[in-house]
Amino acid sequence: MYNKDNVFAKILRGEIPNKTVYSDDNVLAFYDVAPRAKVHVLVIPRGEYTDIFDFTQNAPAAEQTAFWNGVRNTVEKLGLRDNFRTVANTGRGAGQSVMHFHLHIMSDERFVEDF
Ligand code: DGP
Repeated sequence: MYNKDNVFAKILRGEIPNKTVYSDDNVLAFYDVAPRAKVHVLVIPRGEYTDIFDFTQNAPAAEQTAFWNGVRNTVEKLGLRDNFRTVANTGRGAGQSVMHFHLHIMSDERFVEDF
């Protein structure tokens, strides 16, 4: 059951400030307040889904496509290209502390063009 009082719902409503990386009609991406990598960004759908299964089972296909396009746009904006990890903690036992589906994007190195 989705709780509209969760911190990411408040961020989406503009009640809590965030450092936005990317934003469109379906997606918001912003820096994690407690980074665990040099680059640590969270990508969230604007729709109300508690976790990855709620999202993949209940979000319309167009919304899911828009989410993954948002992830790609975020990664490109960050200049990470293919040097990043994604994590979707699912369930409190696995460390999910905010019950609004979110994908962690983490990287310790930006892509170097002439490596
Ligand atoms: P998880 O543990 O997977 O549910 O990740 C939740 C993340 O959200 C955690 O890394 C810290 C981050 N976080 C919690 N509150 C805020 C906030 O108010 N602003 C931002 N930017 N990040 C937050």
